[in-house]
Amino acid sequence: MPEIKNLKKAAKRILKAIQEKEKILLYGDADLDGVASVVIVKEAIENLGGEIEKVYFPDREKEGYGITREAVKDLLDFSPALFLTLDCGIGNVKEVDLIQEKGFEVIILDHHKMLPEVPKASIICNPRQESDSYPFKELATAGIAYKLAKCMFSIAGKEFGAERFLELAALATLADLMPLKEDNEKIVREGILALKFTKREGLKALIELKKMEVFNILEVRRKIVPPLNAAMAVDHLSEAYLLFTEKDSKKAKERAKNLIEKAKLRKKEIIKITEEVIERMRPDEVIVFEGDKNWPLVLLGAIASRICQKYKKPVFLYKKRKDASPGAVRTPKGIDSVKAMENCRELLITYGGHPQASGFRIKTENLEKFKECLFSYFKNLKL
Ligand SMILES: [Mn+2]
Repeated sequence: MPEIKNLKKAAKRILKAIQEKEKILLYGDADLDGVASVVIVKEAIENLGGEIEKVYFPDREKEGYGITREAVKDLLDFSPALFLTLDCGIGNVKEVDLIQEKGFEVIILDHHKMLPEVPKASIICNPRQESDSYPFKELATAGIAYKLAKCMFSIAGKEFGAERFLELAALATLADLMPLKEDNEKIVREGILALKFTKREGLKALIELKKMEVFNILEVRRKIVPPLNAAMAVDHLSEAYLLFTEKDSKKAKERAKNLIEKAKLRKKEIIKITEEVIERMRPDEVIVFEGDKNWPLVLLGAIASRICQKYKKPVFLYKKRKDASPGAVRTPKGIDSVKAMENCRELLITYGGHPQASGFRIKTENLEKFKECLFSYFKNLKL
């Protein structure tokens, strides 16, 4: 069976960096998939005798998605280094050019849909690359990170110990709502079993506090994923990252409690804003396109999901800001949101993601034009 394109190349490059004591930076998205990916790669590298110079999660609310300007500024001092991006998308063409010019070598691990323009990173691992012959395309980034870790251990000739990685890959696969078939089915099944016997203090605490007794997909989705989804990036370290890596059981319990509390508040706010959007919606319109300066950006994906499920229409929600407004998109099965935005890409600063779940950033002055562009695109699709 073919492997994911560049997986072995990435594994070898990282092993070389470990051996030659090069600096290694891990740059992950702050959602659960990004965090799980970072922890998997970090622990794999450490177990193989390497060190991580810096872990960095951009603040989605303040800085946006992917490799951000603020992050580039913060991280320049670490150059030269091997710069791994995990679950950060495949749209950072300019940023990758810029940081490679400054002495970083970039490796991209990602699973989002490829865009017309591909960044000139040293190595790209994404099963959705056209030239990739790996048959299963729907891994979460943490699933790819798990395979990368396994590959590194195998090349290094060291015992792998899959469990501690599988539990994270399983949580990420569930949180990212990846289809639970083929590789993912196996990752989730084995990962949930590993979770039952987890050695991570933070996960132990969550399991105890949420009174998990039965370990199956439904229970993990209901009890474990929401608190992890409520985690935010604080000072460029995600709260979920801190929970996964906490060694002290008391502190781990505090962190778990805090996330459970946050999940409750998050749910309330999602329900409230969902109602607000529904009130503004017009039944005759083919899509939902709404924005507000008071809506928290980090909740827009979850809110758009609810509305999309209920009304079976493409949903575009944005946080209105002075210069540039970021947004989240959800579309019903069979409607490709990335393709829709590709059609209007002259109006956008960035965009990307999955066919059914994606995001964008746009100059605020272009919002009306973008709406018109989308309306005419979807009218022609005849939904
Ligand atoms: Mn992801």
